[in-house]
Amino acid sequence: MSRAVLSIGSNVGDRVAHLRSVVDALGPRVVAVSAVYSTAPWGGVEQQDFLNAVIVAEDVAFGPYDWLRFGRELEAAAERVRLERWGPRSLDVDVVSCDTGDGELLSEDPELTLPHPRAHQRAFVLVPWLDVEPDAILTAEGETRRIADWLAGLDAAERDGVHRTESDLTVAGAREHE
Ligand code: PH2
Ligand code: MG
Ligand code: MG
Repeated sequence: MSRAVLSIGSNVGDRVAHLRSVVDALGPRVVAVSAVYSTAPWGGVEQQDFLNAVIVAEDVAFGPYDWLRFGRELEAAAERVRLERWGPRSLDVDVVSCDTGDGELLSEDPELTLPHPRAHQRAFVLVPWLDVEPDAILTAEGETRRIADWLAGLDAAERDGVHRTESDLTVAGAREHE
């Protein structure tokens, strides 16, 4: 059993559709989906703004590497374009944190480092994550803090680059039951 916090992002093509493809593929595994945020590019590469969101998902049969594989399959299905590190991409699915029942899993495997080693520096992860898990904690640089505290420690400019949009990743599914 595991519960994962997934950060999803897109800045190429139909960005909302790319993000929605993750929610659709997760289906009943979805526990919560944040709002969609328009975010200034992080990492120094000049490029289009991203749309980002955070999803909490749970599966009794999944371990951490299953979330990684699942994310990669969805990136491939979105015909992921990735020209350079921290550069433009059609879909990025990152496992930010994973809990297999004993709290936050810590792993230094370079294939899947947990928690995500840069999540605490990224308002585009922390702001949507706060939507869905306001009390979440995150370990980084040897310290375990509430995500609200990591966010408060970032430069105001970093936080100011993150804007909530009207897009709703769950709307397509909800409409089917109207
Ligand atoms: N992803 C990156 C690099 N920079 N910036 C924002 N705002 N959002 C992202 O998802 C993002 C980024 C590479 O994974
Ligand atoms: Mg990423
Ligand atoms: Mg990635």
